[in-house]
Amino acid sequence: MDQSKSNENAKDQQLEPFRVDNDGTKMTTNQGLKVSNDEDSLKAGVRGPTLMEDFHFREKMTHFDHERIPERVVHARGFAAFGEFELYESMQEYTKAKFLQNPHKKTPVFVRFSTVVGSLGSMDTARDVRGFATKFYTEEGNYDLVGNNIPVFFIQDAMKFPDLIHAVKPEPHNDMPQAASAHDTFWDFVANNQEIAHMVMWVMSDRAIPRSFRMMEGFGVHTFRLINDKGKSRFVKFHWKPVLGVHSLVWDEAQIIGGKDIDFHRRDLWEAIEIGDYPEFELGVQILEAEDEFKFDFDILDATKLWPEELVPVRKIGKMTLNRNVDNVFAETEQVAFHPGNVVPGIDFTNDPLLQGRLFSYLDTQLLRLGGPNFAELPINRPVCPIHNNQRNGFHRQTINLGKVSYHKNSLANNTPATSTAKEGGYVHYEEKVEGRVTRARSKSFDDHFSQARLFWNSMSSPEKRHIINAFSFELGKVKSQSVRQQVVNMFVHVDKEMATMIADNVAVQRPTGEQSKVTASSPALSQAHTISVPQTLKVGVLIGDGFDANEVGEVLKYLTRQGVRYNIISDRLGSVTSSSGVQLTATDMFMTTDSVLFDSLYVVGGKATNQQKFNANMVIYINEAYRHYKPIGVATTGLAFMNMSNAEAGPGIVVATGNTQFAKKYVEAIAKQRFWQRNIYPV
Ligand code: HDE
Repeated sequence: MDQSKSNENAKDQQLEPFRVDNDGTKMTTNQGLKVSNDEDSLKAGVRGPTLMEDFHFREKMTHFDHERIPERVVHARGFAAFGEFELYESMQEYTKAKFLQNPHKKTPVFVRFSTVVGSLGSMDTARDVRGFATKFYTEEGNYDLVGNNIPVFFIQDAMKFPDLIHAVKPEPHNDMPQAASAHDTFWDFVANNQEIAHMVMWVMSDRAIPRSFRMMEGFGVHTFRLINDKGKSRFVKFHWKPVLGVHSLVWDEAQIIGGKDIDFHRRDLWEAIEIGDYPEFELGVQILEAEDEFKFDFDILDATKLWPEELVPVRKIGKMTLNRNVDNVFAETEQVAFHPGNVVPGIDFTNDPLLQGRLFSYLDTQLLRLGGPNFAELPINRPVCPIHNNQRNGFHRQTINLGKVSYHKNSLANNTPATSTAKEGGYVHYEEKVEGRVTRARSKSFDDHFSQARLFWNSMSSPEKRHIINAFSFELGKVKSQSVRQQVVNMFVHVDKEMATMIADNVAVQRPTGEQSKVTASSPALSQAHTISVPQTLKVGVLIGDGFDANEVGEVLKYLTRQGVRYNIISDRLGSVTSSSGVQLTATDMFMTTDSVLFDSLYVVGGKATNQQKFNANMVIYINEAYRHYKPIGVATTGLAFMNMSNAEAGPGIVVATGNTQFAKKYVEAIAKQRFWQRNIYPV
């Protein structure tokens, strides 16, 4: 497919003149000089020293020496895609933002997903928060919704961000562990900064190991403001809801994937877009009237708190579809510069002290990372509307400003570029009344750290609770300091006594004596047990050898495709596998190059192979792994023998074809469910 044609929009058109295709061209230097030899440096004699005058060598090598830029201090590892946001209904009553006025209006977007802690080359499946940053290229300038896949944050005040990140990054004396919070300094920070309690519950939950970027929620986290054309302000929280539902990996699987395919999430996103399974997210808003600011038992300016959806419903106002992969990861994904301060008229900030600090940090970090003040001119960062101001010069300036006036106010250019009134689209900050004494203090209304942590715990299903206890036990199990382990257990007793006691027993510290929070409420929306479950885009590994039943297998594969399920054919070698009647399928993977953890389900067909013993052993390894990761397994008639060799027991999620006229349908239903926790493979 010609991608540039598939997404004709203002941003795409703007990018087009910057694209360069070297295919079929002659090589030149950066000065445009045709190159005659690109393999040998210029020497005094074939065995002699390289000459200073070799401008081609110098240019090529110098450019190479300078290819790297600093990675992001957080969210270094990420992957991005282009798409469009389409509005469902006018939001005119609430905001004057132009991209939120007309139903069906489409706005080009660029979205970068990321992990937080790991370096640029770290694994995708680390236990971590995921960044979910969206740049809307609106007619009024860029609007950036720089969110995460978890609705709350670790800390309440931006002042503490450097401490949090120092604690969670690899420890400075030995630079270990990479992309992991399971170490002493992080948990020491946790125990000594208890505002983190709610966020840690989320990070220990399945939310921190998503199955796919396509299957996680996004949250703006902070409370923002929507301002309408009458100047009325309301509070808002932003949500992205994945059309495919919210799904996760299991921890053991996530760790194996980290080795088998470090690029698991970026590959998943890339491949889905390449084959037309475009990821979709609905934009939701929770809107709160200004007069309801103090209606809750938490402070809406506190980023460690969410607004339970049961109290403030999420209204879905539009849908984002990601439909084009980037052309060049460095030029686009790496150089994109997000900033929560990039807003448009109709969207404004609140006094959330975490947000206020972010409004400084992002611009500051881009100056270093992108090497100067002109990064907004990089193609990926350019707004699609005209830019006019008196900012000039600096490293890598590309705009050629005409005329001699570069100051405001002036008469020589009729006082242009001119400012705009609010009516003309000028950004006017909301005139919030602010009163107070200068102080370095935290509001008392930010003091309750455990009620929502407990609300989250109360909302979990029993498998989810089990996973949380296992995650705490894993992480604290890696903490060397017994004192830190004890402090953490003593802290989390305030969330749930039974949970903390079980963790204490696992990590060899005293059972905690404190009391748990009295909160009994729960919020069903927080549990993944209630999410959407559909088979579309899930991936099946078809384990197959020669001699399969072409009729039976062919029908099943056709049905999978009709239901939007994707499959890969896996055998002991690449190339053809032949059925008993001579029909051929092509194996695109072999046991050696892929792994059970890379699929949502296995379809066990089996068959014959030159080295039958080895084939059987591989089949068993794959089946056992899928089984212990609670995955659905479809068993063809010829596959039963292989199931019998494995540890898998008949039961939930094992769908057998023999004597089952409904096999394909039942199997797809099982695929949609993704996990069969009833197997209870890891007793707590
Ligand atoms: Fe960020 N954050 N952050 N953050 N953040 C950055 O900006 C920062 C916070 C988020 O894909 C940095 O360009 C501070 C919350 C995402 O390019 C930096 C504080 C949320 C991304 C920075 C926070 C986020 C970043 C690093 C506390 C969710 C990746 C590189 C006051 C609502 C964007 C960069 C991308 C990146 C600072 C807290 C989301 C250093 C100081 C809360 C998704 O500026």
